[in-house]
Formats: sequence, C-alpha cells, structure tokens
Amino acid sequence: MELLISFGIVDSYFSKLKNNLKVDVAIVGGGPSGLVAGYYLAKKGIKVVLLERKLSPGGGMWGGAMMFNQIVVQKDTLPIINEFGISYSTCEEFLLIDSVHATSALIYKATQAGCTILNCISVEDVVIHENKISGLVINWAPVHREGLHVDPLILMANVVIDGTGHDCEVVRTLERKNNVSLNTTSGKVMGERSLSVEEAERTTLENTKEVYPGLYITGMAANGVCGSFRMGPIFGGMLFSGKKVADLILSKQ
Ligand code: 48H
Repeated sequence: MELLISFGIVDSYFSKLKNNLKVDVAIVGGGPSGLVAGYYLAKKGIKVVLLERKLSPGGGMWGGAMMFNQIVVQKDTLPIINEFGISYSTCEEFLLIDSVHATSALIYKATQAGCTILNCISVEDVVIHENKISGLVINWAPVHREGLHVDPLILMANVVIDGTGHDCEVVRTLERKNNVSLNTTSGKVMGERSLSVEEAERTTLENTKEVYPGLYITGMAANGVCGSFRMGPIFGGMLFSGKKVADLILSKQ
C-alpha cells in the first residue's frame, strides 16, 4: 500500500512534467490574467502549461483589497464571469465578487479545460534562438528561496506569456541579460506608474501584446513593461487582458 502511493505520485508527476517540457504556450505566473489566458488557450486545444512559483496559483486575487476578500469588476466582464461560472452581486456599474470563490473558479476552469499548472516552480531565465524566445529556464521555487546553487531544467515553448504581475520578471530578465529592443515606446521596460483606475484599466488591454518575438505580456506585467498605471483592487482589466492575449496567440495559429 505505502509503496503504491509513492509510485503512483512519482510516476504520474514525472509523466506530467515530461509531457509538458515541450508545449505550444508556456505561461509564467498564475495570477488572474495568466489563468484566464490558460483557460481560453486550452479550450481551443492548444497545449499550454502554466508555471507558478507559489504553492497556490491565483496571484493577487485571493486577498481582495487589504485582505477584505471581495473584488470588483466592471459589468462588461459578464461574458467572462459567466463563462467561468462565477457568482456575483451588482452595485451600480460594478459586479462584487467573493475573491476566494473567483480565484478558485479561475483555477478550476483553467485546469478543467486542459491547462496544466505546475506550481512551486520558478522561471529564472528564457531560452533564445535566433532572436526569438523559444523556451524557459525553470527551477524549484524553494531552490531560489534557500539560495541553493542548483542548476535548472529547460522547458521549450513556441510562445511564452509573461503574466508575472507588477514585477514583469520575464521581460526584465530578457532585457537585463540581452541587448534587445522591446516593442515599447522606448524599446525598454518602462516601469509601472502610480494609481489611476480608468487609465490603468484601459491601457492594460492596449498593452497586452507581443513585446519581443515569441514573448507576450498580460495583466499587470503589460502595464509594468509599457509604463502604465496601477488600478487597485479592480480586476476587469486582468480578465480582459488574459482573454486578449489568448486571442492574439490563437489568431496566429
Ligand atoms: C513563476 C512567478 C514568477 C516567476 C511571478 O500578480 P498577479 O496576480 O498577476 P496578474 O497580472 O494576473 O494580476 C495582477 C493583480 O493580481 C494585481 O496585482 C492588481 C490588479 N494590482 C493592482 C494594484 O494597484 O496593486 O500574479 C502573478 C503571479 C504570482 O502568483 C507570482 O507568484 C507569479 O506570478 N510569479 N511564477 N516564476 N519568475 N514571478
């Protein structure tokens, strides 16, 4: 009995890992934008893996605002909210949603659609071939946390999405280590600005794009890379951005 449990877990985990070492799309970060992208891509039959360094995917959505576990989204997100089966109440032009319910719905629907989530894995670098991103350099998140000198593994992907939130880590790493010009106004990472809700929500969508061949940006990472504002605890832009990045990638298939 004891050995069966261990064999079952080790065999099935490593077959899952092996099966996802070459994918169509690799998403870095399991916040709301990454999860929504994973759902819409997997739903269309794209082989997609999402890498999340924390134990729990969900990013900044679990905590609502200041740990008051409610979030706000605009009413025009209703098609996405309904697609994910999320319950809500209304208040003027907004929907009010329990953040734990919403976050778990995004995780459930993304995985149910076929998006594989590998948690506790940190992306530490990208793979570049002929000026195009073609994969990711991955390691166990605890290796980084403990400061252990342990070499990583490599995961190959036709397309990578940076959904790492405020820190836009994948794009920053690409820029820091390579003499590249990005698809931004300055050609560089422009950095996040202070809070301005309407501007931030609008530009999150505009900034969702391919920023370097093979590398797309979504969610707060899109605003961080393109020098736009933050918006506080309103999540419509994150949901729309995740859907937009999936649509952009699907339109190129
Ligand atoms: C693996 C990584 C790595 C890495 C980071 O921050 P997130 O929730 O991302 P978004 O953009 O989908 O949502 C942003 C939203 O939550 C938010 O913060 C808002 C709306 N803020 C507004 C405001 O004014 O403050 O999730 C990103 C995820 C996290 O779970 C990280 O752990 C993960 O990415 N991550 N995973 N490898 N190198 N870097």
